[in-house]
Amino acid sequence: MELRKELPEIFEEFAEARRNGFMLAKDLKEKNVPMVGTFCTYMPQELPLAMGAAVVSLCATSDETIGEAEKDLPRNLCPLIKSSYGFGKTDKCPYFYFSDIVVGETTCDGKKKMYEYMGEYKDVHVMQLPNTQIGQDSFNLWKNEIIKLKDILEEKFDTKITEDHIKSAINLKNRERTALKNFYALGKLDPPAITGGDILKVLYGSTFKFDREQSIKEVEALTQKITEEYNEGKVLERKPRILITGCPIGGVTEKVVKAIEDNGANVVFFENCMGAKAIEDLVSEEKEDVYEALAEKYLSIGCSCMTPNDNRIKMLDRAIDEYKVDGVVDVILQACHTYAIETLNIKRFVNGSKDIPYMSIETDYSTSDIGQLNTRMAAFVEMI
Ligand code: BJ8
Repeated sequence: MELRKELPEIFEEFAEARRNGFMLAKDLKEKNVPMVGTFCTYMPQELPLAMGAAVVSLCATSDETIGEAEKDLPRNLCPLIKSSYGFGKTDKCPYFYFSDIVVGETTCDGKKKMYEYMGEYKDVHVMQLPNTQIGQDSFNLWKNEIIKLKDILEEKFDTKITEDHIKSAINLKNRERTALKNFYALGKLDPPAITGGDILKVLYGSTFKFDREQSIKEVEALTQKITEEYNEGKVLERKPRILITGCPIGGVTEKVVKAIEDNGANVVFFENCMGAKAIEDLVSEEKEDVYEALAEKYLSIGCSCMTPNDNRIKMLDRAIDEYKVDGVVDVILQACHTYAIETLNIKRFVNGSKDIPYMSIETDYSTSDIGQLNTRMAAFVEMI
């Protein structure tokens, strides 16, 4: 067995995918391919894909435009919301600029109120997401909202989205999810095959690949290559195994992953929206009613905007066992009330039912807390 020193260059390619995608997005626009921007995992991507549109995640991950956003929005607001609004307002995000329509949802209060202002400079459609996953009324509401989104896309782009098109898009997204699931399942290996930082690069980068068939092939090839090398004995050093949960991370908030891994642990699983929350469950391809199949998958996403949010606990329960997790880090973006309030529930579950250490950290899009993050992570890893 030899300790792995070099990682495949393709990780860097995935890390650069967001930037490399700018030119691709421009090319698509020149070819008149519609572009649909999204801010949330609840958005059923299958619908825009079914009409041949490109779908792009617009959640901003740096503090570059927060100052501009704070001219319109309160300072004491989640950085994800302020930064996303700021990139839209200043036209500094090419993906936002090229998006013909932005689809939002009534998730947290901050986001849904921000969309009212965003609608002043962009075509924004907000889907009415129920606050609970319980009961037929919630299900019907979400199913109807999905059908309404289809109608809105058809009208805006003067096209017809057939059920056969949606079925093909469901199949494509399921294959994409399966490829990514198989990739992040490498995190189950003990000792690990790759770092959490590299898992995140692939998960984040894959959201900016517009040729989805090609992206599936790349992820499958990467998984195969790492598995083969692992079987030949190339492994990473065994360290305490960490699961990350909470608010979405990526971009500047990768500082949390770095702080964990620089201080003696490996991140083996990402439960949050850049990871399993968005990917783990497939859409049923058996159901005749495609809208029902979509509603079932998307409404079951375990976000803290739901009350109660049992599906987050169910996912954590499974992942902690399957990934042999030694400790859980809950990442809360500043002023995110729903995730902040839910920390108590997650702590009780992790410390109580699973009997492993838990830590919640609150952070923002600045780099000023890196020293503090390092100190806290070093102490956390030491107590595992
Ligand atoms: S499904 S996690 S992407 S809502 S961090 S903006 S909740 S104040 S991002 Fe999210 Fe959809 Fe849920 Fe996922 Fe509000 Fe909290 Fe900010 Fe958040």
